[in-house]
Amino acid sequence: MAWLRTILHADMDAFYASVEQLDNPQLRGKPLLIGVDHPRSVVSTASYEARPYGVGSAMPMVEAKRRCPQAIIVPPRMQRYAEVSEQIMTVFGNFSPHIEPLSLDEAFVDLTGSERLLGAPEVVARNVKAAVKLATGGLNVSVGVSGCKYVAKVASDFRKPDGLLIVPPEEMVAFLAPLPISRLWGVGKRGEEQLRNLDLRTIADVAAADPFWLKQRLGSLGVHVYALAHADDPRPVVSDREAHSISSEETLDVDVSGRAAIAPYLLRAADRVARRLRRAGLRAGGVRVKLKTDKFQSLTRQVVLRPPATSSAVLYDEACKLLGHFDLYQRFRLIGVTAYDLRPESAPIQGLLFGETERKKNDKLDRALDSLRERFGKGAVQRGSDMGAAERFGLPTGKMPED
Ligand code: TTP
Ligand code: MG
Repeated sequence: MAWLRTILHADMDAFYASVEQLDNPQLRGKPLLIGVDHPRSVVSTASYEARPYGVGSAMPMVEAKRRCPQAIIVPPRMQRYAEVSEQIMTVFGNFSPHIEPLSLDEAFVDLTGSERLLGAPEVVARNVKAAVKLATGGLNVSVGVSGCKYVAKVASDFRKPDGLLIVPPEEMVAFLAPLPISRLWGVGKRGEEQLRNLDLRTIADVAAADPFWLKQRLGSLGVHVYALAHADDPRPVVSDREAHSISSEETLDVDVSGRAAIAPYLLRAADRVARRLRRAGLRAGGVRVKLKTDKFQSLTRQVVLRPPATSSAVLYDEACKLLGHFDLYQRFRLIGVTAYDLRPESAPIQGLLFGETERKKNDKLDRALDSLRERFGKGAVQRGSDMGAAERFGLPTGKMPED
């Protein structure tokens, strides 16, 4: 059986707990419970060191502490997890434009038809894992690849942590067969109980059942589980371009501080992001600046763009204004710009009277530069301000390594 569709599912290992261990080396190798130490709170997640004690997500904190008293309780830092989430979604987006995030730490990626470009599923899966590790500074993601969403999701969970499993289309049904019915997607506790009452315990039991009987006894649930048990899941990967973002980040050879030293890098990043926006036919409803200090602390500031923009100059100007919200006396090792809240260029723009001429002028200039670059190579043209900055600060100029 050929790979009619190639779907990858990626899910971070013990996500919140792993981020805490990444940011605080003293927590590495130790049992952690992420959550608030309160009589009525529940555990968000537990590190893999704590899981042998039978603790995990959604368990009351009181119960988790009883089972694993030596665990360190760490309060969640949602903003930091959102930031890491953005890093990993950007990585997935580099493999395919068709990505569907399911939560902060997991996404489907549709790789259909990309084998010649990216390699066999096993190669892509390894590359995704390595790219996530690199982008996050060391986090593990578990990956499953198969011929449909459902089996890819089961596969990514199968060898956790640091898992990788490829289930070719012809092996999907056999792979599912021995698994318990709790692995059927979308079957809650009550559904499981209904299946057990019919003496169906494994997915093979469901696959072998008479579909008419299943439908008669369970209604739509019966139709659903019969299809899943046969790895029949045609749901497409639905990418949400609006939730997606485009970033350009640069890790510097030498740390910098102060507005004058940071601005040229910001300009280069803003220009790259804006060009990618224009190439994709998108406008950004917001822009974000990210600075990472020499102590590896990531700081971000963002602003909404009204109207949404696609021009390098607008992105750069707004990014420069955002610099005023950082303490620029620190030393920075990474500078980045992200365009987020993306929408198609053709979408109607509201509130466009003020500054319209300026915007049109910028758009025209951008497009002229884009087409020159396309015709004569990436180093052929630079904005005057970019040149000056490069000269003044000795930035490498002609190269555009990210494009
Ligand atoms: P999961 O991917 O379900 O769990 P996990 O990443 O912690 O562990 P693994 O995938 O290796 O089994 O959820 C991702 C994050 O979402 C998790 O780190 C914390 C949060 N979460 C909750 O806050 N409450 C919950 O009930 C669940 C399931 C997750
Ligand atoms: Mg996870």
